[in-house]
Amino acid sequence: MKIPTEIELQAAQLRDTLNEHNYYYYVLDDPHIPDSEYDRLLRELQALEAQYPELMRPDSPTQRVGAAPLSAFAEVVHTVPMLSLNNAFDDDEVHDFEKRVRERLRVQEIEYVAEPKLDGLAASLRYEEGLLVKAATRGDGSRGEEVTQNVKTIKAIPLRLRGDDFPRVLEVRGEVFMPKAGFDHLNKQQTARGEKTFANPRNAAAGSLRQLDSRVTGRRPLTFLSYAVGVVEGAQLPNSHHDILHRLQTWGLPISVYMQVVNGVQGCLDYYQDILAHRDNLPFDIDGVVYKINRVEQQEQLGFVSRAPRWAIAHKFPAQEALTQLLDIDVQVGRTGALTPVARLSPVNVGGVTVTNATLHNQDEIIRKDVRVGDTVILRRAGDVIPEVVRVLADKRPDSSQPFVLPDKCPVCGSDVTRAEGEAVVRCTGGLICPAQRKQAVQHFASRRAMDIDGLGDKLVEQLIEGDLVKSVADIYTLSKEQWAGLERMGKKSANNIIKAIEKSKSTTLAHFLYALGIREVGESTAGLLAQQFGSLEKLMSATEKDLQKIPDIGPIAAKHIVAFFQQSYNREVIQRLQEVGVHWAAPTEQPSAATEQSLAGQTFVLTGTLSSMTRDKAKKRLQALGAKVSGSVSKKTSCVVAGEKAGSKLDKAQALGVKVIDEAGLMALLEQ
Ligand code: 9MJ
Repeated sequence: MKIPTEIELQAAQLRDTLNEHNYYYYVLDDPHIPDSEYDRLLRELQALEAQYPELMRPDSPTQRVGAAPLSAFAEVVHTVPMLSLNNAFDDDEVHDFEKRVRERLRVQEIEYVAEPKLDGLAASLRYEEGLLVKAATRGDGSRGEEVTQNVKTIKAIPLRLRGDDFPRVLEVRGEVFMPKAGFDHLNKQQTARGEKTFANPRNAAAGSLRQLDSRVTGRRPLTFLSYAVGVVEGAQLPNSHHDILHRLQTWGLPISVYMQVVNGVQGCLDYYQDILAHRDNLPFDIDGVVYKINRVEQQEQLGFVSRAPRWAIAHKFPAQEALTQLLDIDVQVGRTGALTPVARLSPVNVGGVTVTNATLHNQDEIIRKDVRVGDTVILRRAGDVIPEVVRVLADKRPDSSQPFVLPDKCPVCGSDVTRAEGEAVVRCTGGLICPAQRKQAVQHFASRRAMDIDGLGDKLVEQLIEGDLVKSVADIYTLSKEQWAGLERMGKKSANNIIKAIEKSKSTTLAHFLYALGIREVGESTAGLLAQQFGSLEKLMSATEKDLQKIPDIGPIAAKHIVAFFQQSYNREVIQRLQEVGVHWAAPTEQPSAATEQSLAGQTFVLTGTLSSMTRDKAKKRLQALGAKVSGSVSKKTSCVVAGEKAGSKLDKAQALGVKVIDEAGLMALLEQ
């Protein structure tokens, strides 16, 4: 159908007007018309587009309602990596940061830009010829998920840049987040609809952005602020961070009104106190402030180490703490039988989140802190970690209180508990007789990174264990369609789907299978190594502790657990049954060539601090396996320092000598190469 010219003009005018009002509202925070008028104009455009679908443009404000659901997110490779920030937890650490950069830059006074640290999700927006063409989450910094449709529903994000002097390609980085008011409103709505509420604005933002159905995202009150750029092609940006952000603003991108240029470390610390004092009155949650060196030239001189710029630091606000009553101590039994004491608390709001449980770690910790039922305790919730009881207010303790002791029988199955030499953890000896362990073993077996049985979630596994339908993981494969369909909230269709997923899971890899067995000390990476080194299950099953310890990743404890696992006749039977029902895998491919194996030959590494995914000893063996030398002290000759949590003087020395420093993620990337 030929569209009359005046209609085309009218649509173009409406688009421009609406985009312009969006800019006044979201970028300048200065609305020019009431919301009702905006809605009227939008409806007018919608009516035109409905009548003449050819009028539709990718940057039309009507495109913000979302599109048909996806089945999965595509992967996006960040050609300019998305950086994360190093943290400073107190003023001293900010002074250390300032000292390091001053020494490297050989200047006395440094100009910084200070910004609030938003607590949402980092995103990268790619504009080509001014049009928003792709949006992605940060992911691991190198690869993220494509969320273009979702991002298009966020009204603060322009679908087309303003003006005509923008670069041909511009990647804008910033934070997608949910303001407090929108969060409160959303949770009220969720409650009214009988749906799950969100724990905090960060979770709500993450859950809303990572939606396969962008129409859901479109109904969530998300917003965006820009704080960096990635790829820039076809134009020169200003030479300071402050000016770059203001340039982004002229192109219609929102930036923080709280951003400020400050001088030296004192300027930074004054800004910190100022924002901290106003924290509760800000319209959004923040967990600290960020200082960035303003001059781009100085930023480039400093560079970055393992994805974190040397020219910026996040100064975190203190962990949030609250006082509450410890009502009871429950004991949970984990997959490996570990008994974990959990504090049940009188509900308390800590930094916006209602907390009712906290971990007490283990018996030693309980003794150390002398935590008792009835105590008034200080609770801490820092970032995403599980809340913990920091200490007890001894003077508030009731007279009748008794020290807490973990039971000597498993609270779930009644088996004896033991504590191995040198371990803090007490374990149930019931093994798979214990329903708690059995349930978690099955959950682990079915999980995505193990056998990946789609649809066999925790609730379903609970029913299987409680109904005694599944005693070992092999039983999953022999349940009938009627048995599946007989479970709560399962129809014929879901039963069919589960059976299909189970069938599909039979074709796996040796690495996945080994991981799925849940052998102690055998995580994903160890399972992969075992599969690679032994090549077949039979060879692995007949390996001795000595054979196993020849593998770089495997120490005496893991070796012992692996041998013990395969010695148990019960485990051998389960493995045999799994193979009989058809679980199979292809032989792993050959080892990489000797050349890649020795990729770190000639380099000297120093390990410092605590690593979370492996011991230092394991890391050392794996680096040595790639040809590296691992030394105990840092010198000018050191090639690289691996700094784990709480790294101390070795890290300082490395920084003083200008030795390359990587964190745990950097180490993992190196080992996986
Ligand atoms: C947040 N989260 O507010 C950065 N950030 O800069 C600010 N994050 C950042 N800057 C470089 N304000 C990497 C991350």
